[in-house]
Amino acid sequence: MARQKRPVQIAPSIICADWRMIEAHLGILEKLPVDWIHCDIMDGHFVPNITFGPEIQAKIHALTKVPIDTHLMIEDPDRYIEAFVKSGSRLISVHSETLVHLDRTLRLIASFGAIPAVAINPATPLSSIECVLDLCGLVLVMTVNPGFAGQKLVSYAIDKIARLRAMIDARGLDIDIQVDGNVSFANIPRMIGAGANVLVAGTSSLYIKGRPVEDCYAELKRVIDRSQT
Ligand code: S6P
Ligand code: MG
Repeated sequence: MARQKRPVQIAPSIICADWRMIEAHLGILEKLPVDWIHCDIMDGHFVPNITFGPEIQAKIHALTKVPIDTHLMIEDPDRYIEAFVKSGSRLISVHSETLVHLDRTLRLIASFGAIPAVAINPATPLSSIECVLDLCGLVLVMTVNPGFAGQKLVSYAIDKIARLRAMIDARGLDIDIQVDGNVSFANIPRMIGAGANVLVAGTSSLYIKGRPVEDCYAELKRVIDRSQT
């Protein structure tokens, strides 16, 4: 079966933004435009870092019309799904590594009206999610070990994107592949070439130190356009 061409979407990782001007910044992102606001939720247990919870996400949601994509890097995510949906999550991704009952959790996300998504670490095999693909609107493939921005690519994860895209297409499913971690101008062509179509844009692309976000965005769009031809 021929590979489906899916539009490439941009999901800025909002923890990488300058929070002193968050309201103005969200206004800029909306106008650029971007497709998602990627909210990284870390609990200090599943990952060795802590970010924020549903109350802060609700404040972001109140300042933008851009849909929120919530990346839960937390243990026991079921406890917080309803709260995040009420705080604006249009899509929620949960890590397969945190869940004994992944099927149940994906159905729980759908029951609250959000798009269910599953995330996998670089070292997690595709076999851990193949049974639940039919329940997902998106699969998030981590290309760094989750917990921090500004890390180097775990390059073997790129091949996993290609194998996942082949698996999805072979089953005729309608699923986006999001890639997260060192999504840089240099790495994007390989990521899109492998079949990723939702790019989490952090310090490697949209938030490059010392460069205006508009300038980074223009380069990001050029790289995406070149990668699709
Ligand atoms: C990492 C988190 C990511 C990062 C993003 C940063 O655990 O899930 O969303 O914020 O990868 O981008 P970069 O370009 O600094 O790697
Ligand atoms: Mg993330």
